[in-house]
Amino acid sequence: MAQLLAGEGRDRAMSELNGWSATDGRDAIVKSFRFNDFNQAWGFMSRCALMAERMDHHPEWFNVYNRVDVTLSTHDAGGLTERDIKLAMFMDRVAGH
Ligand code: HBI
Repeated sequence: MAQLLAGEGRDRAMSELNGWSATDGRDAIVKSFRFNDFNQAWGFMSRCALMAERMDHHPEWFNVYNRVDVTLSTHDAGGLTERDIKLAMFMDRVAGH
């Protein structure tokens, strides 16, 4: 099972991300993505969904029009792991952030 990120390793991993923050009350990271319109938001979600399937690692997300709110956490491990960081980096890249 993936190792929970803690201490320096966690700080280092977080420093590689853009605009993600830790959530209150649970070990997860969140980011709100904004796009020009629904078409772009859905394109982003489609690309992330395909990667999520390949990784067997899935986001929690909420979409309204051009906004996609994402929460990442590794359910099997009960918190943040390298798998969340990898998916977050992919999402940043796909969104051009
Ligand atoms: N997605 N975010 C997240 N966390 C998990 O632990 C996880 C997942 N997708 C699939 C998955 N685990 C599988 O390994 C099974 O637990 C279904």
